[in-house]
Amino acid sequence: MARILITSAIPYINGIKHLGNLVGSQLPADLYARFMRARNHEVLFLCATDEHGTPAELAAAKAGKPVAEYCAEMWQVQKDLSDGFRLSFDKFGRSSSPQNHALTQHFAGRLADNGLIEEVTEKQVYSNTDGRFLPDRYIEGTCPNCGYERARGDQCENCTKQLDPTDLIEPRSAISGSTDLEVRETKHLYLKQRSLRQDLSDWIDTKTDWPILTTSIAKKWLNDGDGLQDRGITRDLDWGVPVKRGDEPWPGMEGKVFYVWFDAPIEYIACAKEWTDDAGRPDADWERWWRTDKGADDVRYVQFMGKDNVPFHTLSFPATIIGSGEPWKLVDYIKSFNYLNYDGGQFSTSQGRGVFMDQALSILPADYWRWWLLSHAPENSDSEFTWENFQSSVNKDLADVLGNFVSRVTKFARSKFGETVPQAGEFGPDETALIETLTTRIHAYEAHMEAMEIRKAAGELRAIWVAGNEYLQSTAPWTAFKTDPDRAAAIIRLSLNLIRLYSVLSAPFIPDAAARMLSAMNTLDTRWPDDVPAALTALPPGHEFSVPDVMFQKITDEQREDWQARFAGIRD
Ligand code: B3M
Ligand code: ZN
Repeated sequence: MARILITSAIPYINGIKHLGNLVGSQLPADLYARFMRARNHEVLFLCATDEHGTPAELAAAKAGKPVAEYCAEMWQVQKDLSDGFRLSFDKFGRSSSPQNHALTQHFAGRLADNGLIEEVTEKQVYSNTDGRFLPDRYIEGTCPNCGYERARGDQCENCTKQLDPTDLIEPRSAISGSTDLEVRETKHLYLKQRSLRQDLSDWIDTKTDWPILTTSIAKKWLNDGDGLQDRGITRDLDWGVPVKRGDEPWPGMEGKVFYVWFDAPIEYIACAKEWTDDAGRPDADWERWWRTDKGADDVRYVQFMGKDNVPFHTLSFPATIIGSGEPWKLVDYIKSFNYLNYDGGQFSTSQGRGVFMDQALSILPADYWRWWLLSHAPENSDSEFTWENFQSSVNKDLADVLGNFVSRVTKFARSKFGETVPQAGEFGPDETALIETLTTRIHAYEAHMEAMEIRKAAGELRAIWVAGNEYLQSTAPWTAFKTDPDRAAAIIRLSLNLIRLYSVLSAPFIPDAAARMLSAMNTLDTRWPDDVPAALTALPPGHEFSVPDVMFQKITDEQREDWQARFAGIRD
């Protein structure tokens, strides 16, 4: 049994996330966490809301609420939606928690003690119209690297380059649109990332198994001349973690807060403390996941995120950890994703384009979305959501293949043998062949899941469902029953057991449907099929079962057209 720490990028608090956000971090992380738990590993799966910085302030201002109140409300909204999508976090924390405040200040103190913080008097953009500095997302303009016109002051969404507000060409205020801007002096703390360049480079060189998407982005910013710059880690904002040096005040930095990208990844750690504090458990219980001097050296730590988050996780956060000189756990594997597009364009939170998590759950159960999103995860390139593709995947894979198998088997069984697993009949060559196919495919499925090859895993799972249908088609128990009822009984005994096996294998992808299958099979036995012949006798003759309601409703053309029209526009 291994110990696996899993974190998903923590979503910004500024509103409900769209399906592109979901498939780029939280959902695949959940798939992996569920699979690893099913294999009996000890898993700690953490996520939280990212509550600081300009995204939070801007959204609260738009909603006309004090930022603390806005964040508390939106945390609950996001928590309810993540429950709705069955995201199985052990803790869904908040980056504004006291635990994160303390830990962020602690890291800053350690970095300062180690000579890695510099106080810099720098020039920042000040808006005369707005009467304030415009850090990060308070300012927009053209990216100097790629020419994208809606780049923000902290990062270009288009080319992932990390930016400073003064880098932008033709800058404008994101609050008022004003271009009446000037540059004023202000003092900030800088993390001397450049002096950690060699350590980071050596560390990344050891990660030979990382996906190309992850290492190529990391190396690009590490090696591209001006790639790894010293970064300002404080801001002239009201909302955030107050700048302190550990527990001590930081002279000259009064009224300033840490930069959101400094404290957000530290929340991965603080979240574990929120988790044990909630339960009144001792610090040792979370430290065994995070401190290599306290048991975390045998933890495997895996992070999930979209490609725009990669530079912060391969360079900035490791710089904080390494620079602290303390034995914190560094990430072992980063699974990153490309973008999911929406019906011929991009999903966009700022423009309200696409399907958002609340809207998705209002029209269909979570499993339908989970299946489509995961089986079309944007792993090797960007992928696209279209309503046609969604309809056809759901109808074919879920309704025609899996749902139909469950329905045919249980209904036929009930009508011919009653609601118990039939006893008669022996297994023959058809069963041997099926077991052989299943064994091979289940091994492939396990290997893809372990490697986080999500589309391949989905493809294998689908093939496992198809194998059951083909078995049923070729053995045709409804025909066999007329001449040899014992033979039909044997086929049905195996098929009912196959429903339990499908439930176990499918649960990471479609947990609700899996639970319904298990409950129809009247069992709590979720043992993984390490031994397929044994797994196919888990439900013994005489075991009672019931016929479940329709597993998956097909999406009609009318529904598809209706939704397509409804979600074509821009959400307000
Ligand atoms: N909140 C960006 C995002 O949601 C950011 C991730 C933080 S991970 C520490 O894409
Ligand atoms: Zn750019």
